[in-house]
Amino acid sequence: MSRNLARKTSSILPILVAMSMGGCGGSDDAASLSAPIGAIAGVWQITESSVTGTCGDPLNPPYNAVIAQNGNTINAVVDGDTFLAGTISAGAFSLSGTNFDLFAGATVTANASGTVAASCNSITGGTINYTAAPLLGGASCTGAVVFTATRTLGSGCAGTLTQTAVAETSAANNTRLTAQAVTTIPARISGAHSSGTDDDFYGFTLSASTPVTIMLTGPAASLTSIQELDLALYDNTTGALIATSANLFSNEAIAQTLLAGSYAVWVEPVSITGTPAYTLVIQ
Ligand SMILES: [Ca+2]
Ligand SMILES: [Ca+2]
Ligand SMILES: [Ca+2]
Repeated sequence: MSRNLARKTSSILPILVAMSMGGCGGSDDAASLSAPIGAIAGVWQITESSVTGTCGDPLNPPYNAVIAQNGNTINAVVDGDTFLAGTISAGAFSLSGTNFDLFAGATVTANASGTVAASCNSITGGTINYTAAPLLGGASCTGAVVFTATRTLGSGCAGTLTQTAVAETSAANNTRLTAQAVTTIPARISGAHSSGTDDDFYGFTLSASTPVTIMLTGPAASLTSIQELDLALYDNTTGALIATSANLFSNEAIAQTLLAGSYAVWVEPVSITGTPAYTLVIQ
């Protein structure tokens, strides 16, 4: 087992919560879900309490998970690059995802679950179960992680739970100064890269200091299809680069408190196959 695989598989565990087909009633029909406990978007610090299984993963030091939320639907980028999707219902959440991880040499499938406290600021009973299948064949391994989490960006359950759908309106949003204006936050932007040089910029304005979560969900890669996107955030008044998210994959997240001002997000097609679509959340 490579050290990378051990690190990657272990890092996946934290965010997944109780996917348990039985534990949450087994329904993935959003219309049947109870109301979510509240707004939980932001950054969560994951602390593992135990790791077991056949993958040989160590107990990792704490790491972050960024969460975006649209009603009962939640998405997470864990430890900078592992993407999970799921739901939250009355505080109970479940997430799952399959990540093609060329870096680790494996396809990792993970389920996670847990309970968000009434404060919306902590998670108890976190569990992650995962399977890592080597890309080049051979035996898979499995593992299980138990974790707790505390919220380090965002606080309390208040906040807008619905993301407004926005479409990329023109491919000519190629620079910070020609960014497509996104006027309603939270927003869920549907865009695409029309070529490998189609830079896409989206601008937004804050009237007060705000904890902001920006999450990019891009196309899945495979052994024959490279899909690599990166994300950057600029102050659109000064042009200063504020933050980047640049892992080896197409799912990225930036989350931090921003002062009142104008900002621009760059969705960069680092290396793509075809003209893939992506989703960018700003909330
Ligand atoms: Ca463009
Ligand atoms: Ca575009
Ligand atoms: Ca990337």
